[in-house]
Amino acid sequence: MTTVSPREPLTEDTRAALAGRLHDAARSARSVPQITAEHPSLDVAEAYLIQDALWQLRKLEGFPLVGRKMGLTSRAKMEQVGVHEPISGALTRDMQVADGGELRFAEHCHPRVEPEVAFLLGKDIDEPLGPAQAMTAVDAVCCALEIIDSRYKDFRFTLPDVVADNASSSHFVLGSTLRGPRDLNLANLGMAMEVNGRVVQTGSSAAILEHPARSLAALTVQLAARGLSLKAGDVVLAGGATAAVPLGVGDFVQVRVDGLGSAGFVVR
Ligand code: OOG
Ligand code: MG
Repeated sequence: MTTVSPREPLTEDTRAALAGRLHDAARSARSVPQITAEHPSLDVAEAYLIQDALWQLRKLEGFPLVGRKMGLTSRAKMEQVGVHEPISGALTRDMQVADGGELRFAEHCHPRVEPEVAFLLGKDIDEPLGPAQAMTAVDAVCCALEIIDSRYKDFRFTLPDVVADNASSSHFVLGSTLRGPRDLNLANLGMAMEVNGRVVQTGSSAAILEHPARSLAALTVQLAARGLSLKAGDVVLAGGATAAVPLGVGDFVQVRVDGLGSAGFVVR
């Protein structure tokens, strides 16, 4: 008779070692095998604990948390990576690139870029909220580009893998046009992303869970379930509206969003 052994949770030491491995992979720009290859029973809750340990390592380096990102909030993104559930990640200060700034290709494994919208919070949120309620904490909205860079080989992962890897987050650029959340209708803003002057993706904010406010609301639910909260001043990226595009040295990337101006960066 075969017995099924009970699932062994990872110890805190193992989680810390895995966070260290992902941290080193990001800092050395060398991809690593998926965690689930070694720990097939890794679950999403444990993966978020690894993610928490990962941003604590960045904090120890002197880079505090500046916000959160939502990921896999559009059909195009889910299909691209084969993971079909919205996830969240942490944003630390070292991840922000100034509008018009530079990204160093050599510091990445296989970077990709995607068009997003971002919220800047004026109030703390420490409870699960619906979209309309969550929007009352938003001070401003802007366009954004997110540079993602999975630390896993070939940009391939399962849901727990990508959660542990801080939802593939690498860098982000915020547009300098800030609009009040009630100054424009966020439900259907046209978005275009250009690389070297050529449009490579077009989409709409409607692709982000049908309305980006729903992404913010989903984040409040996920964080509250983990005993975490959002703070006044935090940046929240709502998630890519289109599939992400691979970057190369010399690329000049720009996003334009209806009513929100543009944001861009150069890859060196
Ligand atoms: C996961 C991160 C997804 C988004 O906006 O959907 C994400 C990935 O695609 O590697 O940032
Ligand atoms: Mg993203």
